[in-house]
Amino acid sequence: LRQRSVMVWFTGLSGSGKSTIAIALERELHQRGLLCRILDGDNIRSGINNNLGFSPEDRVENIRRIAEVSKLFIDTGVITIAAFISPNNDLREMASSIIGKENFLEIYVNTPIEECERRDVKGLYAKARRGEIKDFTGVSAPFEAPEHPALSLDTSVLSLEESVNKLLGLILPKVKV
Ligand code: GGZ
Repeated sequence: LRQRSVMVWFTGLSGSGKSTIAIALERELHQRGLLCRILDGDNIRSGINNNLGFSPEDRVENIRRIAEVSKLFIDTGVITIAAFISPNNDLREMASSIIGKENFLEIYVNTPIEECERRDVKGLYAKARRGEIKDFTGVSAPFEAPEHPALSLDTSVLSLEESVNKLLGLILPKVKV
C-alpha cells in the first residue's frame, strides 16, 4: 500500500458539519489515490451499534466499538474518518488510547450551537427543546469542548473548501510514504 494510515476523529455537535466535511475530505483523498473509510451514524448506528441509544453508558459503548473497528482499518493501512459527536473528553481519550495516540488526529468542528440549531436539518433541536428527545447533546446532555484539538473548524465561518484544505494540509504530510 502506497500510503500510511491515520485516524481523523471529528467531534462536535449534531448539525455542526462533521459528516459534510468527512464526505468532502473522502472525495479529495480518493482523488489523490488514497484509500479511506468513513465511519458515521449512517453505517455504524444503523448496523453494528443498532442496539445502542444515547444514555451515557450507550455512548461509551458506541465510541468503544467505533474505536475498535477503526483500529482494524488503521492496522490495514486505511485512512479512517470518524464523524460522531463523542461529547466527552473521557470518550475521546478512550478512543485515542484504543487506536493509538500517535495515529489520532482530533478535529473539533466547533460551529456554535446557535448555528447548528438554526440549521436543524432533521428537526431534532426543536424536538429536544420541546422535551421530546431526552439526553440531546447541547440541549439536555453535555458537550465538552476538546482542550487541544489538532484542528478546529467553525463551519459558520469557513467554507467547505477551506475546511477540507486545512485538513489536507494536516493529513497529507502524515500519510505520504
Ligand atoms: C445527540 C442524537 C440524539 C441525542 C439522536 N443526542 O444530526 P444527527 O442526528 O445525524 O447526529 C446525531 C446523531 C449522534 O450520534 P453519535 O453516535 O454521533 O453520538 S455519540 O457520539 O454521542 O454517541 C443526531 C442523532 O444521532 N441523535 N438522538 N439524544 N444526538
